[in-house]
Amino acid sequence: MFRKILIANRGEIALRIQRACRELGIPTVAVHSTADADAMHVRLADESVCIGPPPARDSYLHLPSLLSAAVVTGADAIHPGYGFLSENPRFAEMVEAHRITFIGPSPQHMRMMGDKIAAKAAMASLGVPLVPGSDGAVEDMREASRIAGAIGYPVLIKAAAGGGGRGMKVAHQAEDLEDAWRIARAEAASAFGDDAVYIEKYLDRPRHIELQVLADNHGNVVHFGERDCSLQRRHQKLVEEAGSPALAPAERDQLGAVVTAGLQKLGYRNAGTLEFLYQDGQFAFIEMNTRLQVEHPVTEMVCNVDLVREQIRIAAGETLGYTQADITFDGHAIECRVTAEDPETFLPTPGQVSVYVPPGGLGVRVDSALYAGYVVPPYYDSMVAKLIVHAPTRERAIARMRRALMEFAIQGIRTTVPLHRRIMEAPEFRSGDYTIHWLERFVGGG
Ligand code: MV4
Repeated sequence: MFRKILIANRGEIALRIQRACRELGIPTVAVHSTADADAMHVRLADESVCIGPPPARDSYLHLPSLLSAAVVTGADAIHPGYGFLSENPRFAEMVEAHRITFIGPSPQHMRMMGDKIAAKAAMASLGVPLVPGSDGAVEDMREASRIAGAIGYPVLIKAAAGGGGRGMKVAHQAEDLEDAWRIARAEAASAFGDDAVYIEKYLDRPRHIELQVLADNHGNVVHFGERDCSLQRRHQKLVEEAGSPALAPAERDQLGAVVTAGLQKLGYRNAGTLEFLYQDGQFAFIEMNTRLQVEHPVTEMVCNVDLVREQIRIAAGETLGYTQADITFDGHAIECRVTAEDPETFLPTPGQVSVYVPPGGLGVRVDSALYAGYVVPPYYDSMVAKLIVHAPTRERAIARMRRALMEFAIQGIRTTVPLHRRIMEAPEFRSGDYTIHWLERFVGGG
């Protein structure tokens, strides 16, 4: 097992990783920018290193500072968390070049999944279902027109280097294609420095369902079922559920079997999430994330697993020690992401937290680095807490979430707690019958 783990992140996820390390008996090194000197992840770490000024590019994204911090503290592994450098294959390579273990997949797999065209080609060869579309990159307008005609409008032009919703353009009919083509290519070139694009049939009312997997370094691959992440606004998820209210257990088992067999063939290791669009009873793979995700706790609650502990054990070379048959799904879990934003305008509301009283009781979990007196800095992501509930049924999970949201007191800054209370009351949410578009209409101004 590792001697010491450096956590290359901040906020609640840095705390989440520290908690797993502490239970494994592994000392931790926190890194922080000058804006985060008083942050909870620094206070609770065994050691801490200041890695630079507030802007992330000069601190949490600054490879040399992070590598130096690991070397001077004698850390033999780095956990990247989510965001920042978590999906950067060059970082993973540099970490390994210093004979430090990167807690995550191989740089080769990170690179493959970072290229959405390569990721789709790999999944297609493994028998994972895809959205109908171009076989690879589309080189010119004539080819685009031929493919769009063949698959049928509406179509979506996507950047190969994109993901998370950036660099996409819809063409509803043939007359729209040329404009969409030009805009998508130009946006891809300026946003990612890579103008490669591909084409897919546009699905107009899908759900966003993702599958959590873990693979050890010895060829064992398991899945922990799905999360439904359809409740989003402008590609920011607000609420996630495990399992999906739209999915039957047999559909989960079937997809899981195809995916785990495929990832075993691919030699994938550590944690990963496959994203699918789900419409009319069909799954279509769109992207794979090679990191721990924000919403991993809902999976932890229904599967009774510590995914971060598993990531660390796997990276240290241990075997999973269980098979798919050992993984069970118990009840239902819901996560509400609480952000420091105005619940109506979504403008960020950094500032000092005067009162902080998190909810508690049976089946309630709060992952947060907040405390009374803490000043939320303006430099980073606005998420300040994840409220997760677990209950025997979806109905009881919603009831539990409503009462936990009533208890949650954060004062001094505005947060999205009141919005979450409204979502929990909405008939469309309560019925479970929603698509990726519902929340944007519900909150308005989407
Ligand atoms: C799509 C789609 C409809 N049809 N692909 C947006 C983010 C990126 N991960 C993929 N995205 C989409 N791809 C086809 N062929 C609709 C979306 C999409 C979306 C997907 C998941 C969650 C939220 C979304 C919001 C808008 C569009």
